[in-house]
Amino acid sequence: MSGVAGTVPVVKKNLNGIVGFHNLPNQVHRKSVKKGFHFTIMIVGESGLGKSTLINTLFNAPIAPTRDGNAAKDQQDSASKTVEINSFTSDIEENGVKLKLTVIDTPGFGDFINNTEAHKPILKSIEERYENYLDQESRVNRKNMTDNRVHACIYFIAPTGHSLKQLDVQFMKELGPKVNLIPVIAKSDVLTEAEVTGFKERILQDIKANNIQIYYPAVHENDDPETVQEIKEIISRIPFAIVGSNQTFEHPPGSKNHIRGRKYPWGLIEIDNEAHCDFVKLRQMLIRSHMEELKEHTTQILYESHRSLKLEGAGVRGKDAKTNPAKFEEEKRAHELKMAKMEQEMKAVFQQKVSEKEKKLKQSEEELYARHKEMKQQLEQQRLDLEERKKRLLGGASPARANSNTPTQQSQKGKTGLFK
Ligand SMILES: Nc1nc2c(ncn2[C@@H]2O[C@H](COP(=O)(O)OP(=O)(O)OP(=O)(O)O)[C@@H](O)[C@H]2O)c(=O)[nH]1
Ligand SMILES: [Mg+2]
Repeated sequence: MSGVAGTVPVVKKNLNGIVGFHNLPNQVHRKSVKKGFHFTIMIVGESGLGKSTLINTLFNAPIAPTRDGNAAKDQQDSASKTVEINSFTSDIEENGVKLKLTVIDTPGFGDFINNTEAHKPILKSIEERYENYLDQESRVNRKNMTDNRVHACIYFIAPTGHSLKQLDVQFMKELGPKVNLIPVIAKSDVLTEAEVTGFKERILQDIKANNIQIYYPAVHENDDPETVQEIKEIISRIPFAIVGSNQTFEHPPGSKNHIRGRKYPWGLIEIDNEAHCDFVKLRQMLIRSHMEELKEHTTQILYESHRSLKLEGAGVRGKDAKTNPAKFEEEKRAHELKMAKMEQEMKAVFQQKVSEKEKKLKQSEEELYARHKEMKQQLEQQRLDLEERKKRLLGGASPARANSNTPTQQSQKGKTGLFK
């Protein structure tokens, strides 16, 4: 090998003509548009903070049951508190681009005296989705893989105006390394502008002091100044102060212009007005500007670390066996189960291939037999025809003596007559 060990010399060449690879971005674009996009958001937070309402605000349709009963007609009966993890999927199309948006609603926590276990089902759901993907990756047939991993997790913070609660700190600390955590201040319409600003500062301080990992959109080297400005604006709004609503109002009253908002005796709070709340900025980051980055970060960093921890867990058994025999046994069993499952899958594929081959062989054997039978029949028919002809010829040659001779004599004489 030439050059410094471990480095590959890069030769830069000026092309004499256009080769055509400037068209590569268009190829990627065409392929992505054809395939469509899939994005999954999870909504987490204390009970009654407007999580289900935000889902309806995001989709602009009453799909998730909420406490004020603003849900789809067939869900009116259960319209209340969310009691289990529900997911809502919608196929959206804009200018020929298809997006499958899934939003996962989770039951609110914080209703009990002891809430220390509240986060477990939510973390379990996130991990199960990773496990499901890992399982699909280790299959023999990896066609048609479905990606149900959570790409963004919106965490609702109660609008107390103070700082983060202990429960929030604990939960966010656990969620941070697993998902793209996006903190939001719920029902920010109950706080004044100055209160929101102060609250945001204290939340960010708490996040830093407790080493909580949250998602910040990245600024890239080759971003144009306009994009950089946009990203900076988004970052300046974190944690997003949001307001959700299922209702629209005429604005100004009496006009045909309907806007989404919450009506108070002193005025209307507009959801889609950036001066009133950060909902538009949150939606812009989630869907318009950073969806791909959120997905990439999930796949390359968060899922990858889950995956390597899992695989490492299976690999460093020797060490574990001495320090934690119970864990070692559990992992050993899980690994064995997985291997058995893979073996079964491989056996099934092998069996399928063998039976396909057998079926084909049997079919060709049957075909051969049928042909053989047909040929035999043809030959038999020919033989009978010849016999018939022979009889007819013999009968025609000596009809007068036919009666006085035995059949043997008759045929011998016939034969002589025939070859004369
Ligand atoms: N003031 C105010 N109220 C809101 C807002 N969003 C929702 N609400 C109201 O808060 C109540 C609870 O809303 P939900 O969306 O059911 O809350 P949730 O977080 O899903 O509740 P759980 O499912 O019990 O956890 C309803 O009466 C909503 O109308 C908001 O932005 N501001
Ligand atoms: Mg709910």
